[in-house]
This record gives sequence, C-alpha cells and structure tokens, in this order.
Amino acid sequence: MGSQNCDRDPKQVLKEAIQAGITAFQYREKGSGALSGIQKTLLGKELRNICRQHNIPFFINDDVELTAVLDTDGIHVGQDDKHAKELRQQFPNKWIGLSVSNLEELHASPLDYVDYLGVGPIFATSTKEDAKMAVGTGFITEVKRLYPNMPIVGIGGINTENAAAVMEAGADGVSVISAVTKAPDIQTAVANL
Ligand code: 3NM
Repeated sequence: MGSQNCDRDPKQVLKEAIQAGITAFQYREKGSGALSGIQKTLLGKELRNICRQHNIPFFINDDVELTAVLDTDGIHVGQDDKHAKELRQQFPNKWIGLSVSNLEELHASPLDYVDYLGVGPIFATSTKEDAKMAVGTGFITEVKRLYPNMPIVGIGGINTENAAAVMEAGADGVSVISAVTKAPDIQTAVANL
C-alpha cells in the first residue's frame, strides 16, 4: 500500500496490520494522490523502520533508487519495469518479485532471476488504475502446474470472502490492499484472512 490507499495515517494503518498478523509489506506509492520525491522517501523510511522494528520484510514497488536508499528487503517489479536480470546483478541479496498477468507474460518472464511471482489481478480491482483483465483462480493453478517450485502470491480484488479460493488454487500467499486499508477493523480483517 501507499498513502493514496489510506484514509488516515499510513503509519498507523501499517502498525495495526502488523499487530494483526501480516507477514510482509510492500510500499507502493503510486497512482492518483501518491506522494513523490522527498515526501515519498520520508514516508518510505518511516514505514521501513516500523517493519524493521517488527521483523516484517519490507518490499518496494518498482523504485530502484529507493531500493538502495531505504535498503529494502526486496523489490517488486512489473513487466515494463527494470529487467530482473539487471536487478539481480545490482541487488544480489534482495528478494525480487515480478508481476505476471497472463500466459504470454509468464512465458516471456526472466524466471531464473526472480524469487516469486505476483499473479493477478485474480479478481476485479479498483485499487490499481491500470490493472489488466482479471484472470481468476484458474490461472494460479496453471502457473503452479507449469512452475511448481516458483512461489506464487495472488493479488487483485482478494478479500476475506475469496482468499481461501486463491490458496486452494495453489497460491503460496495472498496480497491485499483495500481488504486491509479500507477495513472498518484491521484486526478482524487480517484475522479473517
Ligand atoms: N497489482 P486490492 S492488482 C497493486 O494485478 C496491484 O498486478 C495488481 O489491490 C496486479 O487488493 C493490484 O485492493 C491492486 O484489489 C490490489
């Protein structure tokens, strides 16, 4: 998540989510209303520090410069971002995640250089403005069948009602934004997930 996903202080949202039991965090300051420049960096530092205090892995979305500046645990990139091979050379000891939205992208992906795939959008989402077409849980099963050893995290429109179906389809984890940031009670939402 980023500040644009929160109706209140993102630091508080992150703290509550960690207290409630999330196992990883990705800083994704992107889309309308997102911070940029020094403000993006400063919020990133604060969120990274909260994660460090609680031993929660901190990933950054897409931003190579901030990966180094914030000394993140990992970076997550999309198909049009910096190539994973170059990222691996630049950051040999960080986790690298790659988004995959269809079979064509999967087959063209540099899987040897990534640690996990973010697969989606599984369901329709209004959080990402340029989200591709929803692929459904069947695509998770297909990716897992083709690459059984590649960790897969489902993303896009996942909530407490449908998360189990994503896991049953073969995902190793689920990744959510609004299911936590828009939850009336984060404790309950994360506990239900
Ligand atoms: N990436 P929510 S879907 C950030 O398909 C993101 O790659 C997607 O937000 C992808 O949990 C998405 O609120 C939005 O649907 C996830």
